[in-house]
Amino acid sequence: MSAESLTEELTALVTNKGLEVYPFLVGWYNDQVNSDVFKLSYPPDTLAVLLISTPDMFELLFKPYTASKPSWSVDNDPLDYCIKEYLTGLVKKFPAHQVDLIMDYEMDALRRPKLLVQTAGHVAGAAYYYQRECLGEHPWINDNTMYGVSMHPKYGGWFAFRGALIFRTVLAPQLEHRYPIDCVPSHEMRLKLFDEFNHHWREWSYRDVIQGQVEKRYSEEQKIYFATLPCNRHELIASGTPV
Ligand code: B12
Repeated sequence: MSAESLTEELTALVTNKGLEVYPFLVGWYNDQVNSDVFKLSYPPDTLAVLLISTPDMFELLFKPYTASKPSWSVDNDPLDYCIKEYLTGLVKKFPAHQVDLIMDYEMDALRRPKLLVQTAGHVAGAAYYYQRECLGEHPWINDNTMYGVSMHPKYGGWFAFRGALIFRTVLAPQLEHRYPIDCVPSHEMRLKLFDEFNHHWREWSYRDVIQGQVEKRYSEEQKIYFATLPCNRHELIASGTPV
C-alpha cells in the first residue's frame, strides 16, 4: 500500500471523529531537531503520520466515548485515555503493517518527550511552529522560559497534537513535502502570540492570534473540561454536567 493510499484511508477513518492526519518522513523530522536525543530511530524514508484533534473532536469522539463508559479508573485523564484507545484501534486497521504509536504525552526513561509534536507538525505542514528565533527583536532575551507555539491556518491555536503513527514497513522517499502556512507573519503579531501563549494561556487568547479568522473554536463545554484540573475531570464527567 502506498503512502498516499494509507493517508487517504486514515483520513477517511478519522474525519468524522474530529481528527486530522498529516504524513511526514522521519528524516524530515530528524533533520530539524538539533539534539540527537530527540531523533527517531527509524530509517529516514520511514512514513510517519501525525494526528491532531480539531475543535470537533470533543463532541464527535470524546462525548460518545464517555457516554459509553460506566466508570473510570482514577489515574488517567479520560480524554487521553479515549484518544489512546481510539488510536490503538486505528493501528489495528492496518494488520499488514508494523505500526508504532507515540502519544504526545509519552516520555522516555529520562522524562524527555518521545516525540516533539510541534516540530513534527511543522515538517508535516500541519501547523507552523513559531520559536524564539522567529521573533527578531524581542523583550524576553534573558528569559529562557518563553516557549514556542504552533499555529494552524484554520484553527489557530484551537487544536492539539495527539501523537503519531510510524509505519515501520513503509518507506516513502517520494512523499510530497508540504510546508506549513505562516499564518502569523508580522513581527507585531508574533510578539503578541508569544506574550499571550506564555503569560496568559489560561485565557485562551493566544489561540486567536492568526492572520484572518479562525474557522472553529472549542465549545464552552469543551473549555470548561480543559480548564478543569486533570485530577477533577472524572468528577466532572460523573456529575453529567456539562460533559
Ligand atoms: C514539556 C511540555 C510543557 C512544559 C515545558 C514547555 C516546553 N515547551 O518546553 C510546560 C509544563 C511549561 C508546558 C506548558 C504548556 N503547554 Co506544553 N508541552 C510540553 C511537551 C510535553 C514537551 C515540550 C518539550 O519538552 N519540548 C522539548 C524542547 C527541547 O523542544 P523544542 O523547544 O521544540 O526544541 C526543539 C526544536 O527547536 C527543534 N528544532 C531546532 N531547530 C528547528 C528548526 C525548525 C524549523 C523546526 C520545526 C524545529 C527545530 O529541535 C529542538 C530539540 O532538539 C509538549 C508535547 C510534546 N510531546 O512535544 C507540550 C506542548 C508544547 N504544550 C502545549 C500546551 C498547549 C501547553 C500549555 C498552554 C498548557 C496546556 N496544556 O494547555 C502551557 C503553555 C506554556 C506555558 N508557558 O506555560 C501544546 C502546544 C500546542 C501548540 N499549539 O503549540 C503541546 C504541543 C502539547 C500538545 N499535545 O499539543 N508544556
